[in-house]
Amino acid sequence: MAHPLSRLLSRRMCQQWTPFQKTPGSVSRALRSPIQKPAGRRAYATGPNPNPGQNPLKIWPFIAITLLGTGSYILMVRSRTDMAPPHEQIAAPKKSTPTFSPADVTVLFVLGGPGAGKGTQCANLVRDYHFTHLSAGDLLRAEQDREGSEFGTLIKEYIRDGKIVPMEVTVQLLENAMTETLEKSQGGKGKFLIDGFPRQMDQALKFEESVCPARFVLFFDCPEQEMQRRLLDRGKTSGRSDDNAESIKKRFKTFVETSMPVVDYFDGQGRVVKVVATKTPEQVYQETKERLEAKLGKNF
Ligand code: UP5
Ligand code: MG
Repeated sequence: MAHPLSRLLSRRMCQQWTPFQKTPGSVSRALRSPIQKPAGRRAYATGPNPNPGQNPLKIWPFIAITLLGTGSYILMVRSRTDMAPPHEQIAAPKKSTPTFSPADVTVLFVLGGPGAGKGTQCANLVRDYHFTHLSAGDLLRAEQDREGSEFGTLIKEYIRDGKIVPMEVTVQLLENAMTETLEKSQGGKGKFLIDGFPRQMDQALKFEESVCPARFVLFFDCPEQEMQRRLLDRGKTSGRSDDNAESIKKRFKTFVETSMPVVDYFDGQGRVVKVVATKTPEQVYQETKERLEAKLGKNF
């Protein structure tokens, strides 16, 4: 039976893998049966006895012990994988090279705390600079609401609790969306703002290794108090399950403990463009444009 993740593996994506991807995808079910059958029949199983002086019956205890041992090992491995939490059973396709080359595709990660203004500023950049905006949160919410999604309940719980959805799901959704966009552009070069991702180190490493290395991180820096004010205000009308005081508190905790290390990691590589996000949206946008121009040139 196909693994649930295969539903996220769009038909187009499978076709599109060929240019950059070297190894066909494998999913967790495949990982569940790594045990190889014992090598072909042993020489002593058939044919003339090479040591006619020895009694062939003497090897039977040895064979019985080997079979018992192998059987126990298989049972142990199976029980371990069955006990693994769902996200550990969802393994993303293993790839040796990224799907997209940075020569063809520009990726900017857009990070900042909850309510820092990532979505607001991305919309401005899309309008003026023809980026494609992919919000990881929006993609997850759409997948959550998609009829028949195997991950709907899981995503719902993670978002409500401000936790980070297992990366395999998010990386796959992003890759599918990028593929779709590039196919529509018919050979055009892609420019993507990946908003609200990566929020955990393993996501960052996985995306850069298997999807596309990013140019840099655009980081909106905003104090918690201001972000809280904005989110509570938005919560009056947004309908978002995580725009309430309890969820916001959890989102802040996850941001500080798990997502800031990602910003620090890229900063350590000189790959962060920081914008102070406390002023009005227009002022923040002005500073964003200036910073991006300084980094990418006038007509980025
Ligand atoms: N606003 C914006 N700028 C303003 C300004 N300068 N002055 C005054 N007001 C300003 O803005 C938020 C509100 O503030 C709006 O009302 C806006 O008008 C106003 P917005 O632009 O929406 O901010 P943004 O940073 O995008 O806030 P958002 O709530 O979207 O951030 P989150 O990062 O929390 O949300 P996201 O959708 O990315 O993720 C939600 C959840 O999805 C996560 O908590 C997590 O559970 C899950 N998730 C994953 O598990 N993995 C992922 O990779 C991504 C998400
Ligand atoms: Mg947003």
